[in-house]
Amino acid sequence: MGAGVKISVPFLGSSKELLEAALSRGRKAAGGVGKVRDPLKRVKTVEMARVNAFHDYLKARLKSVSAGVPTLEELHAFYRELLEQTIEVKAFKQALGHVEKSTKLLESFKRACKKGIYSVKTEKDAERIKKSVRMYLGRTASVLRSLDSSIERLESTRKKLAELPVIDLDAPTIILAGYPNTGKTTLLKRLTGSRAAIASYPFTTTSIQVSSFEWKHAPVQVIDTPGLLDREMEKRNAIERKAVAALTHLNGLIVFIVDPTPYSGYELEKQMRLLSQVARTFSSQVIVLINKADLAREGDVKRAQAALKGRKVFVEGANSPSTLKEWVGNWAAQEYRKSLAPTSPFK
Ligand SMILES: Nc1nc2c(ncn2[C@@H]2O[C@H](COP(=O)(O)OP(=O)(O)O)[C@@H](O)[C@H]2O)c(=O)[nH]1
Ligand SMILES: [Mg+2]
Repeated sequence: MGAGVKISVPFLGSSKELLEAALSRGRKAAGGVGKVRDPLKRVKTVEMARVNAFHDYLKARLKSVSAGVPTLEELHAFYRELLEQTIEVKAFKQALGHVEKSTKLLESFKRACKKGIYSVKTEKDAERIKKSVRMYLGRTASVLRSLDSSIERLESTRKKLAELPVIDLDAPTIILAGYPNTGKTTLLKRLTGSRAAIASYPFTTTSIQVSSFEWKHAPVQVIDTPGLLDREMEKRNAIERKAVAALTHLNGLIVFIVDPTPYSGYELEKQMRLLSQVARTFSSQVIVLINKADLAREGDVKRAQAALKGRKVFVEGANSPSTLKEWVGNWAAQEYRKSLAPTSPFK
């Protein structure tokens, strides 16, 4: 199964580390300069080699930061929603801008230094060359030091981005919903096999679990969302609402699980209210599983069926052969084929 969009901010290191690495590149380059007869020319060549290597190294490191970050506009809507609630976008953009501005500043320092070096025309003034290089290194170092807080911000963003769920954005996705204890986690395992690895991703205040199975050669992703789609909308905070919003961007099919028995502790009416909230939140199709058929009394199931009239409903227990699995599998396989089919220019 393909991975989701990979987002990363390369690790920049502290200004101290950057500076040390750059100085070492400079020393190496200066030491590597071959024979130059003319003493003045020799000093110039050595110092220019130092400055160039020092500068090129820093420039590449700083550039790689912005190159490693996608703009929000480039991202799939699912990740954009997540990102906006996972990091402080404004501070992040400011930090990136700071790095870019500093890169330009370093460029101008280098030009000034080069000018200083080449302005020296006689050997007795050679000392001025070294002085101008020292000044250049000092100015650069102080710009780098001022970058530390921005570097820290980028690094903390990098860590958060690395924790974002890797979700296959193209795979048809079964999203499980329903009150706690109705059997969502059990169903996830039943659908994807007990041996399937369930990856758990930190996601807002809670986490989501993603697992998958294959049906008629199509990947089917199953997402369990503890704490998100198992309670009423009013009880969700702004962050959780964003997370729910992110889920609506997936090519999803909602499986809403109803527990008809008195054991989960949520009355049928309460479960029906959550169901209509979830159905309103998603534009995708919603199907219902009346679960724990093995445990439920006949009257419980009948009552649930009556309340669910007009919806696509399955009645199953943990051990029954799953017609639900076949149905969602076929849905996914069909969606998958649709996504592979070339789009016709003729509508
Ligand atoms: N008898 C029976 N118990 C079930 C069934 N599905 C789940 N359970 C049990 O119900 C409890 C809650 O299940 P869980 O999957 O953790 O629910 P979740 O909170 O919605 O994820 C667990 O003790 C399960 O073993 C079922 O179909 N039949
Ligand atoms: Mg669970």
